[in-house]
Amino acid sequence: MTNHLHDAMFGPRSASPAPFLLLPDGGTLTHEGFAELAARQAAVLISAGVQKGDRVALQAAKTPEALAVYAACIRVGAVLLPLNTAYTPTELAYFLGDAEPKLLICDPRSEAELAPIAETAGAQVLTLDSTGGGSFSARVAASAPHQTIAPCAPDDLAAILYTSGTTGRSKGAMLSHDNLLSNARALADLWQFSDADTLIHALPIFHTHGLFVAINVSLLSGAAVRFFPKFDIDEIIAAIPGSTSLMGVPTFYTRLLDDPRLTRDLVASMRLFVSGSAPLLAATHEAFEARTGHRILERYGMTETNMNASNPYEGARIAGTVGQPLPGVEIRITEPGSDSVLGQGETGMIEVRGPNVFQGYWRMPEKTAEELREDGFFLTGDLGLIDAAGYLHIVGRQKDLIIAGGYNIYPKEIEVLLDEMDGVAESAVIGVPHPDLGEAVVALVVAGDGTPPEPEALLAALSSQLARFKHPRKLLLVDSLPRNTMGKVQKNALRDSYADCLG
Ligand code: MCA
Ligand code: AMP
Repeated sequence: MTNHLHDAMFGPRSASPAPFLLLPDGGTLTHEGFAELAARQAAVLISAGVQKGDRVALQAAKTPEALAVYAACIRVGAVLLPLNTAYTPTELAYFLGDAEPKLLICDPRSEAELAPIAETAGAQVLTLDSTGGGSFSARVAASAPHQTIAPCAPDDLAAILYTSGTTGRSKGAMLSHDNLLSNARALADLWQFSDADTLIHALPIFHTHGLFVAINVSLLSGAAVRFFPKFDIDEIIAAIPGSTSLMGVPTFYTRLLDDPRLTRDLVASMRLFVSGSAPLLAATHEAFEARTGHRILERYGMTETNMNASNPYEGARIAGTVGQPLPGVEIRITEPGSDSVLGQGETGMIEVRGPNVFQGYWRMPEKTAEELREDGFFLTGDLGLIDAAGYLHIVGRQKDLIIAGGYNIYPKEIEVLLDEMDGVAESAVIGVPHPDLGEAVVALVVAGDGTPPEPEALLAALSSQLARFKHPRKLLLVDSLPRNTMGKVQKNALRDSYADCLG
C-alpha cells in the first residue's frame, strides 16, 4: 500500500538537490536535505513509541526542524497536532488532554511547566528551540534515517487542528491525507505555481494558511520558499526583489502599504500576492493596485475545509469578493437554520462540500453532526451570497467570532473566564475596527453587587490563562448590556457604540 500524501507531495523531490527552504541567514535546505531530516525525525518518533494514528503535538518556534516534524509525521502515519506558540499552559492542558498525543515537542523554556501537563495526558516531552536545538534534535542527530514509509490511505488522518467553538470549547478538526492533497493540487494548479517560483513565507506554521496552503503548494510545485520566522517588514521588503509570490493575511498588506519602500519597481519580479484568513478591505485592494500595479488575489478558507473559493489567476479579481469555488468544491447558500437552498444574490449560510472538507471533530460526534450534514455539506457559519458572475461575497458571520491579524478569537472563551471572576455579573466581548489587525478585542463588563472590580485586575487574571493575542485591548465597566426581546445580548449595538473606543 502507498502513503497518499507522502507519495504525491514529499516523495517526488526527496532526492532533489533543488532548494526548498531559503533561510534568513543565507543558508539553504534542499528537498533532499529536508527529506533526510524528516527521515531522521521519523526514527525518533518511532523510538518514542509513535505509531500510525498516534498524535504528535508540536508547540515550537518556526524553524526548518519544526516544519520537518510535519513531514516526519506523514512518513510514519502519525497525526500532527500543531499548536500556536502563544498558547498558555492552561490552553495546552486542554489540547493535550483532548487529543492525547504520544509525544509533545515544545520549546525547552516551556518544558518544566508543560511536563506535568503532558504526563497527565500520557505524552512524552522532547524539546526543540528557535535555533533548531533541543533534546528532540539531539536525538535526531544521533539517529539513522528511517526509510520505511507507513502505508496511509486517502482518508487516514494527517493532522488535527484545533479551532475554537462558539461554546468556548475548542474542537479538533480532523484533516485527512486527501483533504490536504486534493486542496494543494487545486491551488497549485489554479495559482500556476511551478519550480520557477520563490514564495515569501512569513506566516506561522501552526495554522492552515502557513502550513498547508503555503507549504503544500510549494512542495507539490517545487517552488522555493523564503522562510522567515515571522513577519518583519524590513525582511519582507528586502526579500521581495528576486521572489515571485507572497501569501499573507490582510495585515501584511496594510503594513506593506504603510511603507514608502513599496513601489512598482520593488515588486518587478513578483507575479502573485495572495490574501486570506480575514476580510481584505476593498480600499486595501485598490490602494495596493494603485501603488504596485498588482491586484491582490483574495481567497476564502477555513480550518475545517482548507480553501473553498478563490479569485482567478487569469480573469477578474474582484475586490470585496472571495472569487469562485475551487475546482471540485461545491458552494451553496442556504436559509440559516434550514436546508433550503437560496437563489443567486440572496444572502444566507455558506455551505461547502468537496474532497477538502474535513472528517469531523475529534471525539465530538454531536458537534460534527451539527455542522456537517449527512450529504457532506459543511455549515461554515459565514454568511454570504453568490453574484451573477458566480463570485462569492462574504457579508457577515453567523458565528460570534473576532479575527485579529488573521487569528481567530471566540468571544465566548473570554466571556466564560470573565463571568467567573469576583465582582463580575456578566460580560460581553466584541471586535472593534483596528487599523493594523482588522479587528481588536474589547471586553465590556457589568459589575456585580459590592465593590466593583478593577479593569486592570481582570485583565491580569485573563493574561495567565489566555494567549496574548486573545487579550482584550481594552476592558470597560458598563452599567448594563443591551438585549433583544429574547434576552440575547445585542453585539451589533455594542460594536456600533464602542467602534471608536480604542481612540
Ligand atoms: C500579535 N499580537 C496580536 C496578533 N499578533 N494581537 C492580536 N492579534 C494578532 N494577530 C500581539 C503581540 O503578542 C504583541 O503583544 C502585539 O500584538 C504587537 O505585536 P506585533 O509585533 O505588532 O505583531 P506581529 O508579531 O507583527 O504579528 C502580527 C501578525 C501576526 C504578523 C499579523 O499576528 C500573524 O502572523 N498573523 C497571521 C495569523 C495566521 O496565520 N492566520 C491564518 C489562520 P504585546 O502587546 O505583548 O507586544 S488559518 C485561517 O484563518 C484560514 C484557514 C484561512 O483562510 O487561512
Ligand atoms: P479558521 O478556520 O479558524 O482559521 O477561520 C476561518 C474563518 O476565517 C472563516 O470562516 C471566515 O470567517 C474567515 N475568513 C477566511 N478567509 C476569509 C476571507 N478571505 N474573507 C473573509 N473572511 C475570511
